[in-house]
Amino acid sequence: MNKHLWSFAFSALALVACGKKEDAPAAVVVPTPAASAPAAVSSAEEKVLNIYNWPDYIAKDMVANFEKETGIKVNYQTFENNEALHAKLVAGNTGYDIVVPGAVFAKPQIDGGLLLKLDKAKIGNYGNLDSAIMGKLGTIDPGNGYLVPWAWSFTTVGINKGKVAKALGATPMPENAWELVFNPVYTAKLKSCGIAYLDSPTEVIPPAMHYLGKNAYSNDPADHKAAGEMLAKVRPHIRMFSSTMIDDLAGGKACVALAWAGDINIARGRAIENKSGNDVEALLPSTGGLIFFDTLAIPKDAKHPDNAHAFINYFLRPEVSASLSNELSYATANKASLAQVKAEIVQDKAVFPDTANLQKMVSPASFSNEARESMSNAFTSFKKGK
Ligand code: SPD
Repeated sequence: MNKHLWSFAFSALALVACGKKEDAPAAVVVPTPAASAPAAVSSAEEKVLNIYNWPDYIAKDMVANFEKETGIKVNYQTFENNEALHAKLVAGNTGYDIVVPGAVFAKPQIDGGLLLKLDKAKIGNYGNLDSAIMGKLGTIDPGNGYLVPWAWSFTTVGINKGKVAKALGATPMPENAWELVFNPVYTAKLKSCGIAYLDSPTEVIPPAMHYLGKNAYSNDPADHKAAGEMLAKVRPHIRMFSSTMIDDLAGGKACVALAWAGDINIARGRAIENKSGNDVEALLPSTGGLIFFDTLAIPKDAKHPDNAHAFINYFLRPEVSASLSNELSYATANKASLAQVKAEIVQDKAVFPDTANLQKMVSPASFSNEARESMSNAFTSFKKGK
């Protein structure tokens, strides 16, 4: 199990975020922190940058400010899950200059030669990253050659508090929030107000394995089968497999969700903004959530690699990274930016979990190709209800 592998690094980050002093362990040698190196690079490339990111995952003015400053025109498109991005990268000729794979998928992409090695000389702000986190990311990307963290969060359970309380009636909330989505005793009651799952094998089977007490990153088909059998029991109670989780939670289509804490946080804000009366909250399961990292990477055949480096450098400015946490309630790995993240975000355990919660959480690892296929089969049968 790799459960506690990253907890020290995150604890260090969380403490810094809370304004307490603790030296982060020196895990890898990174360039000396630069306060804020300029984004502009002189390059013969045409002034175009094609970015492929997840939905609802960029601060409002981030692209416009970069365009204004550099004259580089950004084309921005989105994908819904790691499987979709991975398939494009494997097919090649994506046309993208920056992609944002989850760390879990990045390892096979690095090993398969699908990504370009970063030229850190072009990323003057690289040293703003938390060295402890980068050291741990080195277990997936040895020497931190290919990936720059965009944001991190954890897979967990989100609820609409009022609707869940009503649907559960006299049944008290379980101690472990995972019961709300995996235990038929609870799902049978919550069916009436709507249970939503993420729509991807590698987002659902790992937490199901974790709930069963197995390694969430098991490559063993027997574990995927066991997860599938457990999930079959709650299948009749699941209302939807959602790619629009933020709106489904904020708008009240779902009262319980297996979802990403960051998106649940966004849903909470959106529900308040829309005065919907939906009281959304990301829970911290007693057995821990599943930490994930989404990372900036450059496809091997990118046509505008200099522009991609310029964007990564721009993103690593403290104020730019901080804007992602401030506007989207996802955690940043840019240590130099923490002072500019709003206090209420820094102190929100659903954004930057405290040490006690971090220690329970599962750290990311990667799956073999065979395991991804086996999980995909288990997930498809689960969805079909067969
Ligand atoms: N709205 C932003 C969604 C980003 C989610 N990435 C999740 C990867 C988890 N494996």
